[in-house]
Amino acid sequence: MPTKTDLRDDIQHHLKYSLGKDAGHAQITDWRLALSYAIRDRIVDPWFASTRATYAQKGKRVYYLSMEFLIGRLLEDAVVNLGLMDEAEAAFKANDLSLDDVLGDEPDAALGNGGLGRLAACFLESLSTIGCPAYGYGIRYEHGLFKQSFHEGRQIESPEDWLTQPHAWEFERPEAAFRIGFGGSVEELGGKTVWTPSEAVIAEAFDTPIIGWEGRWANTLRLWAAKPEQVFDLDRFNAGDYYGAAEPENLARTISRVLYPDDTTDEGKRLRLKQEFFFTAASLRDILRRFESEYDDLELLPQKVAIQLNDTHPAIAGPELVRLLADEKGMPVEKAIEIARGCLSYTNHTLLPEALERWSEGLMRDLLPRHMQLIEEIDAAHARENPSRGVTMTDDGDVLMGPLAFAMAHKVNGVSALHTELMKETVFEELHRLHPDRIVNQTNGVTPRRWVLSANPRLSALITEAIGDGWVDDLERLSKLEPMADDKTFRDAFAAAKRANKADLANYLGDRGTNVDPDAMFDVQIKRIHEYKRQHLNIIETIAHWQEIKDNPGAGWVPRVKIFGGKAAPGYVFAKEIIHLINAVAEVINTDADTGHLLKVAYPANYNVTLAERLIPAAELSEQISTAGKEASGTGNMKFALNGALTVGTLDGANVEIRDLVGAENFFLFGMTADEVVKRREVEGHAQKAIDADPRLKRALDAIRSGTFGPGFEGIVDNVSGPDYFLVASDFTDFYRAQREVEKAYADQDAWTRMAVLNTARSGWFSSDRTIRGYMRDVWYSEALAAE
Ligand code: F58
Repeated sequence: MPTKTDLRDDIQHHLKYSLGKDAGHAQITDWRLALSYAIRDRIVDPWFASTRATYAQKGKRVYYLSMEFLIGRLLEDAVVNLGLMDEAEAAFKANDLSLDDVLGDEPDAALGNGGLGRLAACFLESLSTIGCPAYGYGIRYEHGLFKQSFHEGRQIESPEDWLTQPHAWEFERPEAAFRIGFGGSVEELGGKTVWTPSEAVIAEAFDTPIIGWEGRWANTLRLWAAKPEQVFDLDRFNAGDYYGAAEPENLARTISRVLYPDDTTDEGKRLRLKQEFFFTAASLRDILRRFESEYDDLELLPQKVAIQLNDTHPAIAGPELVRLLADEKGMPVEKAIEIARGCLSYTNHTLLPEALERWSEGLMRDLLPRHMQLIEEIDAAHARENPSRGVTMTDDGDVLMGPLAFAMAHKVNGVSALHTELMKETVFEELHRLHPDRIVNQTNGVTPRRWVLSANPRLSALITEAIGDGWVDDLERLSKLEPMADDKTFRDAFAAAKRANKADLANYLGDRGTNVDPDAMFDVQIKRIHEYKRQHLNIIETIAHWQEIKDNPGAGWVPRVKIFGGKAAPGYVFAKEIIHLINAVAEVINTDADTGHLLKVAYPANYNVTLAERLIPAAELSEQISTAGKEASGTGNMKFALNGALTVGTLDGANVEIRDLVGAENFFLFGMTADEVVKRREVEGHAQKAIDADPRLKRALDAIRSGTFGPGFEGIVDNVSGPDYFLVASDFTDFYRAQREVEKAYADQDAWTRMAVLNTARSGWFSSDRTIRGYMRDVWYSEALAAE
């Protein structure tokens, strides 16, 4: 390990020689970049050693193909994993700077929308911690997820610009570039099928090393940037057409310009399909090139290469791998399908029908003519192998990416136990019957290095003091804390850590205009805004509660701060109305002198990974209130439980497993089950019936309709009292009851802390290390290695 002086010297060295600044004139960003380069230098050797070990031991490599990697900040992760926090702190203290300020200067890499992208980032870190040889493959978006601000309570989107400053972590690889074609025609030439694209772009690689815990192993995140084949049209420029001259470059760069901000609904854009093919095709070429540098028998591919498709976004990998093996390497198509299937596996993250990708056959044929032919061949081969089948890869003029991914994968997994069972019963019912061994479950997890150790240093110190530091890469050791739930001194220390985190958050919220009492209960719902996640159930319950408090302010209420965070897809009108309503309710409630000391609503703008790292350690109540059957897993729910928040939630996604592990008595359950939800929808007028039966709900909805929070919210009331597909009205009464149970429990602070300790102690299973080991065992058949 480098010594203190080493790191300090290296920071000074980079400040001077990499950034050209002297200490007297350096800005915080200069210091941050200097530290980043000094840390990056320390990652390169273990990174090379990991690559050497993989070649030397002929290890199987895992390739994680994902349109999204929501990595957030990288510097702190790297400093923590290299065990250099103290040295870095000392180095900056010597220059009168705080390490926190330096770390806080880094922009978030927001290359993802939500849970799916964040899961990919946790997986990268766990793959390195475990020493599983792996690459993440994705797109180097110039602009990640949009920035959110509020104007008069409404969401405003502006472009995100993480790359305006130098990005210290990546290495550009101009030599690792592939030509990716689109369109054109397919011909039979001399017994060979030849696709001649009509346009093409260059995919150029940028590599970011991802270091695991204690620097034992490092893998690579390889992101592709689109570049034009021809940088500049000189003829057009010389003819005075300056804009036209730059057109080829603009067209090509559009592909990696911006992350699609759609959450669960896909608008079916041509550019999106181009992005999907662009990064999938470049990744597969790279994978084959690496394989062929070591082996000359393509039949070995499934033994040496595992390719995980993160949802169907890279599902074109099936036909593309078949094309590479058949058309370019001369393998018979049926054999190519078998080899490709041996390598590929697919993770499903949603059952929502509108989120299951489909592309029109016309678009597919136009953009990827050879792939459309191969999809038909894959479909025909599947029909031959399964003569009784009804399911097809195409339907009503569309290619169905779910069935295609399923047919081309040797394993298909869901992300929680309930979700996996529902996959078998619903979207993949027939495919599951035909291939009963293909679907497996791999319940999601989160990396404890980021979500406990760095995000919550106070709790981490307490845990380490109590049970040693082995929990950081063996999270199930948290169970050793269980007996300490009965130790008053430990409970007090646990409560003090939470209280200090709450005070930090109260300052943060106060600086942004919402003053909150750090002794009130901190109740948090953070996630994408979506009807199925039911932020509107939460805010309607808040209104009902406020009305009750106003009726009788002296009734001994438990003070609460309701905290919301999350973005809505720019085109999702209803979700944006929910945001507007939450802000409008906040405005009224927060200025109400009768209730101000008892209830506040805070909605800090621009929820992202960094804000999550601030909110989760300070949370006491975790809102996981989706309509049962709709949330595939959730991962925020795991982060909260690990950080000692209690959950109020439905039996949905991984909530089911959380409740099983932490104990029903330490979890506030409410609402219908997935089966009951389906039945309830069949009851005519279910929403109105629920409203008629609950005067509190009626009163809250009436207040919204009559303009208590301003005009323009009739749409939400009409929806909740009319179609109410997500059953807000029908689950309201039980939610209200559960919230009063929460308050009753919170009133006994010591008993609450005991439950909180048990949540932490019993959530160790939710480490993404456990999830990755499950994939290695059941899906990838791969092994961990030690660096040389
Ligand atoms: C999420 N999906 C699930 N999709 O909703 C969540 O339950 C689960 O825990 C998580 O995946 C990880 O398995 C999700 O985040 C997206 O963001 C897609 C982005 C691209 C467009 C469609 C939605």
